[in-house]
Amino acid sequence: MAYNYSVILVTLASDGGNVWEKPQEVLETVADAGYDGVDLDAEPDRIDPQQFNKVASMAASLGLKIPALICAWGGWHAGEVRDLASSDETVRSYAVRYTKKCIDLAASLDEPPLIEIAAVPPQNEYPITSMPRAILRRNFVKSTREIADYAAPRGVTVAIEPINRFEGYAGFLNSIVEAKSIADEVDADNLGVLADFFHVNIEDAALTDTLRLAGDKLMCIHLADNNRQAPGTGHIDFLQVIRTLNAMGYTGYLSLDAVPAKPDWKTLVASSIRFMKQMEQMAALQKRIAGAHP
Ligand SMILES: [Mn+2]
Repeated sequence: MAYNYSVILVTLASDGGNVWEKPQEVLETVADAGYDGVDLDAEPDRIDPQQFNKVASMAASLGLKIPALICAWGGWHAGEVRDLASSDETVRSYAVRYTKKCIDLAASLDEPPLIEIAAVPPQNEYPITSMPRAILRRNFVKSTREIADYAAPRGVTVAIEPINRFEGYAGFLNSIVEAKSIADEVDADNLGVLADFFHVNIEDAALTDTLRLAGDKLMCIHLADNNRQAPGTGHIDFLQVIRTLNAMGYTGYLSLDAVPAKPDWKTLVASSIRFMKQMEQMAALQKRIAGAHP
């Protein structure tokens, strides 16, 4: 089956492909490469709504959907503390408020995109966080409930993205196993998990087993090879990935999330989808060979 592909545009920004500076060039490059959508930044307080809407309608005019908005959780990305697992109620509720504004932004679009949530501490404490994991989990579950409840009547889907131990809480919510367990506990129809292959490759069991484990809770995929570069440039077996997604009947997006954008953002964008389409073709060919009689 043919999958839908998107590009997380913020990943191109620091390498010459900033959509807020040159929307036409970035969006045309993505559309010409054959993508179905673009994931825009969810910064309702920082990005002027007029500018946001201008980029969104330019994307639409090029035939690009907006399947997801990208919330920023890490300090390097967010520029402030947004910690949904914090035991400090002021800090936690600030992060929940930010998320609700992102949901409002998503709901303002014709086809409300998905948003992703994650647990990222003010400071990483590798190799292990000093906060008890049970308390982090209790706080994060509370935030997730509030967020899912707010998003549901607004038609917005929420996906929990586990972040590897070097960037997130070392020891809490690093794996799909944990994200799935939290999604199961909160048990909301509009809540699932997001598998970012870079994080999954560090923290989970075999990638294809992990995708199957996520099952129908898998809402979105962030696409990169194990080196966080273009798919096909590392050691993830993408042919197996496509065969697994085919078997699962996966209907979500695969959003390119490779950083930094190497060797340059245009090559990254064009080569990634070309490679994935080739993997789709090879999976279809394997199936035909397996079904052919001598
Ligand atoms: Mn990601």
